[in-house]
Amino acid sequence: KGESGLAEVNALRQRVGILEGQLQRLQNAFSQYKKAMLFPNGRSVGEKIFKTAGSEKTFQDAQQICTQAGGQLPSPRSAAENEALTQLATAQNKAAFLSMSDTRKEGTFIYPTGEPLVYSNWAPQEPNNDGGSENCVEIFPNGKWNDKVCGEQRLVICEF
Ligand code: 293
Ligand code: CA
Repeated sequence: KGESGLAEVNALRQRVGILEGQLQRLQNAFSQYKKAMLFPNGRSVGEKIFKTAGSEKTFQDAQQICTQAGGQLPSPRSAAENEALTQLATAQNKAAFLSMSDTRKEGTFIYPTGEPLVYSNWAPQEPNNDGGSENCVEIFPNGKWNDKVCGEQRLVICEF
């Protein structure tokens, strides 16, 4: 026990060679799959993927669509993530809902987890709670944010 004869070493070399071939084919297939999946309505940024179906829904319906798909509404936590969302909104020429809201406490926007914002990109004068009833957030095709009535219909983008 604990000894490796030449036969055992060669058997292991062969198994490693087979695994290396399998890994290479898996990597090639995954690379192809990612490109196809992201074209033309998805963006990859860091470990996140954003994807839009192009349709417009209320915040509640958008939230359900993303959850149903195994994702969530987008929570951009950096300029790079915001830029990826901006590209999708620009391509559709539509404003999209983000995940955050201030329904729980007026003026304090939080992620679905309850955590306060770590990044924001509000348009000038926003959020203004216009009419006293803007608890959701839209991202314009220019990337700037505006608080908006949750019942409005906006582009659905999901985060995965
Ligand atoms: C007001 C003033 C506008 C602003 C708008 C949005 C609505 O009408 O300048 O664009 O509110 O904040 O969400
Ligand atoms: Ca507003």
